[in-house]
Amino acid sequence: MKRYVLTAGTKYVDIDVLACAIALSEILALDNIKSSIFLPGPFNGTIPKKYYHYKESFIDTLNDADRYILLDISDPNHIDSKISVDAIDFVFDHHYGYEKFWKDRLCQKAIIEPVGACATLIAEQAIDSLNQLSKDSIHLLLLAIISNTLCFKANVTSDRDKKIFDLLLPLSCFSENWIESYYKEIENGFLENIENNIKNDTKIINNFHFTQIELYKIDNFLKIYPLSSINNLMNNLFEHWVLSLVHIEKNENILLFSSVSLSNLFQEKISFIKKEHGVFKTNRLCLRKEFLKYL
Ligand SMILES: [Mn+2]
Repeated sequence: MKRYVLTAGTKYVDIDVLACAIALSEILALDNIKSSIFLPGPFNGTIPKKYYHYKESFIDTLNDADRYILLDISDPNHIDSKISVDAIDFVFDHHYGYEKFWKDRLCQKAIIEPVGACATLIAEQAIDSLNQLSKDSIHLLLLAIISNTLCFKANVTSDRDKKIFDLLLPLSCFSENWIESYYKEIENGFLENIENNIKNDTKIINNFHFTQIELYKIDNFLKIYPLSSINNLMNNLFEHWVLSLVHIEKNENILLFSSVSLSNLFQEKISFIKKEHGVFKTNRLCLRKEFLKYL
């Protein structure tokens, strides 16, 4: 029997991917459409531990007759090699670069749009029935929107993210400080196994590794890892690297580089990077995928 398999990139699963997969499987079920979730990558540090049990419900084998829905990814090179492009029926994504590739193949079944979170595109599919989603789905969608838009401070934020957020929040059971609590939990988890977490959330761009660490408040992190020690840690992991510490509360990024040629490259291409007391900073929050647009 034909089934839909919800899947994403193979490298890792972040909060946006998990939110999209859990919520979309529920949305499809509302229409009596069966689906399974295939997410072979490890969960990265953006997912709170209480959602780890969802892994147990994921499938790990694929059938020849499976049809696929891509979530939070549209680069065909990052899909599991067992999945053929011809078996993909829908794409939901908010990354740049492969819009035309998919629109040519799938027309309106390729929903690739510049919103802050892919979770927003999924929630829009059920905009009149959001109240029928489980509390976990509601919470995951909210966390994904907050995480992907850096609390609506990132440039990628759109009014569509805010609209969905405003519809979802009253349906949640979150307590008052949920955003700060989320980031605190993420930070603690990140620090527990920092080397692995960095490896799981690093993208290879051209000839360097690009790591992003998101922190609501930065003080605790810098107490444990002063910039000099984080420099050593990165040098042990990668040869050529860029580290972006996203400091949400202060609305800036701190950037560290493995070499002068990389810091020069960033400074040449990105006008809002300034050097302050020997430290490279941005004067507004910037996500990794935004930096890439400038390079
Ligand atoms: Mn995303």
